[in-house]
Amino acid sequence: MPLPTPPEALRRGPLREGAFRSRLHDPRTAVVIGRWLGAALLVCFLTGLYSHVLQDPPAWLRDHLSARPAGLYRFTQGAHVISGIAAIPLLGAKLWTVYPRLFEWPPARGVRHALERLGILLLVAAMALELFTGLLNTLQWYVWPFPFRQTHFWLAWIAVGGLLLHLAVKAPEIVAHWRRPRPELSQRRGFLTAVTASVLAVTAVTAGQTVPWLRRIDLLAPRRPDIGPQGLPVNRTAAAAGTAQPPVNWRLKVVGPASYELTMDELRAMDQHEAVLPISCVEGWSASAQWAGVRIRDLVARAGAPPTARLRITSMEVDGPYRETEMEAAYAADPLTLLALRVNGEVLDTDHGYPARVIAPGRPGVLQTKWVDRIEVIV
Ligand SMILES: Nc1nc2c(c(=O)[nH]1)N[C@H]1C(S)=C(S)[C@@H](COP(=O)(O)O)O[C@H]1N2
Ligand SMILES: [Mo]
Repeated sequence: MPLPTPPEALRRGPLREGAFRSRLHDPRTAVVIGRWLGAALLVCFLTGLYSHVLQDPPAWLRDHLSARPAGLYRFTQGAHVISGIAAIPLLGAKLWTVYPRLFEWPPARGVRHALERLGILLLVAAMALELFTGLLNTLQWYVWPFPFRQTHFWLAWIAVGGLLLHLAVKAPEIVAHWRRPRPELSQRRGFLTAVTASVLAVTAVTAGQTVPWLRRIDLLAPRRPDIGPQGLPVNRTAAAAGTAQPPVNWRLKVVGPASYELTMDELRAMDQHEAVLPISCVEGWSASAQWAGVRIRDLVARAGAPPTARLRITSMEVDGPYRETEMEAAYAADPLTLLALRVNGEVLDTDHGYPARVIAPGRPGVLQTKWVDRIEVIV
């Protein structure tokens, strides 16, 4: 049954008959691009959830977190940002394939059709905003007044909910066009090759911020992970945090059943340990370094607390979202978790947290607190 045409006066521009000539505005192209986009979004969503849980573990999960593998978060967050960036050209291609549907006439054929279209509007809006805010976040560009992480988290659920609904509604069409038609359209082959090339290009020039062997072509990523004091980038400088001149009489306070304080000399006199661990920033860059300092579990044991203790770590920073962080028992008890005093063979630069910072395996960079002066056992 042919669709009704719009009234004479409206039959112009995208509403005129035959306005869209390309044969690629078809369900088969939408299905192929949709599969790739779906795969990127699945990776992005799962790794995002993982990152969210590590940063803000619900009480029931706290005791089940694991500090190992030590490089897991580096991998998952790298995959999060890579899949998110790859999803941008894929979403563009998908929207191009289906956008003639925007000009369908009549705009709504009934309540069901209207709801379906509203659902797509919500899905596209949530998805576009989600990818856009995520991309700006990797650029450390917080231009909005709302808190990034919570908004990004809830928008993800809206987008995924909308996506599942969309897949359910379109299931018959998806099934019908899942297999490659024979013969395949040569235009479609060309289009898909172009899309693949764009995805590979945007990925290749940004993934170097976390994948070492792609570093040399890391042209568009905001970070080169090997540039910065002591070979490591800095997100928040000591000047910005107000900790550029640590007090001369700095002391580490360890608060627990048997609280005590240590001077820098006393800390240096304790058993020193080394760990090669990455800083894996939520923004997608990561860099490995060799850290040296005192095991957090030794400090905690000395305060008379059991190895199952959770900790609150406080920075000298006056304010800022990461001034105070909590550390679950799995990290506190890990032999690789250090209160680091040195990095790559030198005393910590003030930008890397001098006098002392936390470095723990398997955690987001935001929790690797710098300029620490207090460790408290949470009872
Ligand atoms: N006190 C404090 N610690 C902090 C931060 C901060 O803003 N304040 N930023 C965190 C973030 S977001 C990251 S990625 C790492 C970066 O460590 P680096 O600057 O030594 O590379 O430090 C973390 N520690
Ligand atoms: Mo970070």
